[in-house]
Amino acid sequence: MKKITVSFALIFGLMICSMHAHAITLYIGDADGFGYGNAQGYVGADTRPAQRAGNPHILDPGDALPDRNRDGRVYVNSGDDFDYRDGNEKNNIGNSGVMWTDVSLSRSNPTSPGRGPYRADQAVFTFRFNVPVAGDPDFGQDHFVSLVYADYDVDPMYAEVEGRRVEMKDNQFGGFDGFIWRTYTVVPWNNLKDGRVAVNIIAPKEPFIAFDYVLLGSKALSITGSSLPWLMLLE
Ligand SMILES: [Ca+2]
Ligand SMILES: [Ca+2]
Ligand SMILES: [Ca+2]
Ligand SMILES: [Ca+2]
Repeated sequence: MKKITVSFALIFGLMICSMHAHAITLYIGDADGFGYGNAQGYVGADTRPAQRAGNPHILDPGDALPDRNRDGRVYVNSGDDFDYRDGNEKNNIGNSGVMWTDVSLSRSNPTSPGRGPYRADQAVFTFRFNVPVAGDPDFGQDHFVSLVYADYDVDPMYAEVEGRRVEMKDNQFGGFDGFIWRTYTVVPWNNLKDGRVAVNIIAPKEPFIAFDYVLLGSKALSITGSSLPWLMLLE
């Protein structure tokens, strides 16, 4: 009986610790390759396998968004639309903007959120969280927002994080149509104190874009994969 009492005390102690060890790591959407997973059997607009870099289990930075109908381009009205959102994502559960992930944002996609010809231009992601307090590991620390996207090729497009402009690399940088990459920026501690971080997408002329997820954490999303050394140098 004494043993059990000790165990309860231990568990209670751990619970207190985890409650105090508050750190911000939040995803809007999920890291699942835009819903394609590893995209086995799919090719990019350059006819090479869509899966070519980074984590081999998902489409991630350095990979290609699939040219589904193999017409040599990834574009609006080019047979490349997809919608891999689950019910929660479609219904924007949590009101975070998750409905803008894992779906092609284009007018040729009947299930794309948004209105008009440039759907991505209306995308907004909002993180809401409990602000770390003194003693928490993240207290007083600057954080980072990272955004994984695909097929930016019609200027201008950028993200506004807490009102500040964040540039994004386009398909030309990657060297192929449907290029998947990520952008990131620091979010100063002062901007975290209200428990809210907003990310607005500005893309007034972009007819076809996709987002995998947005991450708020204490580190920026790093680029991995031995096939990308030249891109990593250019960054
Ligand atoms: Ca990959
Ligand atoms: Ca196509
Ligand atoms: Ca595009
Ligand atoms: Ca996703």
